[in-house]
Amino acid sequence: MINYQGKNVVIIGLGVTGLSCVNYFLAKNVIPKVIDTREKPSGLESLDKRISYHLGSLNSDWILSADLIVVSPGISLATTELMQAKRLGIEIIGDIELFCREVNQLKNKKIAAITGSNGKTTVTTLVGAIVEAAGIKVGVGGNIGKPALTLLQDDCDIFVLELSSFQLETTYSLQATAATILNISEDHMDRYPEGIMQYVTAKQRIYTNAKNCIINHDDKLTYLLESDNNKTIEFGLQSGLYHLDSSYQYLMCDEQIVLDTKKMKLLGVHNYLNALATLAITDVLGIQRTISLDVITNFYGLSHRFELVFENNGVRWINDSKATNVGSTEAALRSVICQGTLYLLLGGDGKAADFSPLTPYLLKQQNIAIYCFGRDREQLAMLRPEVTTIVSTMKEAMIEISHKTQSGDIVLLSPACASLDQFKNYAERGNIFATLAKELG
Ligand code: N04
Repeated sequence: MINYQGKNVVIIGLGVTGLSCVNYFLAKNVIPKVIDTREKPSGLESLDKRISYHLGSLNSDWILSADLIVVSPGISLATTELMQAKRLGIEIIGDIELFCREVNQLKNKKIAAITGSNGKTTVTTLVGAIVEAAGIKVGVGGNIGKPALTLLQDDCDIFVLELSSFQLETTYSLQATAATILNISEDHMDRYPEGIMQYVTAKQRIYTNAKNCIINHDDKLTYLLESDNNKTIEFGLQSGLYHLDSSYQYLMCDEQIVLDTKKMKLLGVHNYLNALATLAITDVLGIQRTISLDVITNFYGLSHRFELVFENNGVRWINDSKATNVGSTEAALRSVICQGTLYLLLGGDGKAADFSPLTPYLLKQQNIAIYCFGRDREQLAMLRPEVTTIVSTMKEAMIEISHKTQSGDIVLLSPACASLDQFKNYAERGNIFATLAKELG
């Protein structure tokens, strides 16, 4: 369906993304209904007065009588009501699908689509900044920043989208110029009861109808299920068109040195890989190399992403609140260099993850003190119990730690969990960490 006139449209899930869908339909003179399972969803205050809404549960009558359901990434497609709707043949899509259908009707538009368990916001931000630096009108959004539909308001030539697995599940019409799965490690297992392959299958949808697929040579889960060498571009540690030299000091392309990583502000091999993926994408988009390399060199990184937020008396407080899964905390532990004691804050909602891949990193650090807080603290504490303290909150942990720190120590919040059990989101968790660090440190 592409002409929505006269159709019974139901939007499930409000928030900024739900609102962007509402406003999209209103602009087409279609008045949708809105459902949100939360009692007080964000965005309600901005909802157009003409809209009927139902809060606190899914409204089966509305769902089963709809012609089209636009579902938020926050709602599982495995919900009984949505399964029923699907069986009745009711079309179920997401906001990214609405966006793609619009873009496909315009001429000369390009989409760079980026997913992965780790690094997608860094790569999306870098690609967006590079396209902008090249003087091309660019819209950056999706799973970060602006909802995709709001990017249509400016006449952009290139769209750079970060896409989550949940967004990809409800997307059918994406035709990316460049599509990448940066890497895959376990995440969101609470939403993928069939296991990691269900999560991989959702992410793999990003490659459907893509012109160029940018894959990670070292991560087979990022490979195209049906390999098409004509449209595959590889990046990787040692292999792939885009790779690192044997000492991990240079970004290489086609056996030529393109950048000395010592010039980069971003640290860690995972970030060199993010830079390679970025370069692969901006090369496909036809951006001049010098512009790409200049932006990559001068990028200082994102807030809440391994961010040094306070340093006093030789103690460094690092906010890596964006580490909401195990793979992300692994990357932090692999790149952290600590002379003194590493105080590691782990905790929150593990989303049914297996935390055991962290154990080798926790054993490798000779001087480590682990503090576990939040919903999954007991389970996290089992990783290395002899050096672990269990507390209720992050604040409690930070107060205890602040009495013990000495010059050379690092306090690292890289919790390997979602924050939603105790915070609004990872950003709030990171901001509270930074504020407390400055107070206590
Ligand atoms: O910030 C953190 O700490 C972690 C965030 C994670 O671990 O990645 N987020 C999610 O798992 C997540 C977030 C999964 C899917 C979607 C989102 C985006 C947007 C709109 C509505 C949204 C959630 C909703 C929720 S809608 C409804 N009922 C952590 C809901 C809805 O509960 O967030 O009807």
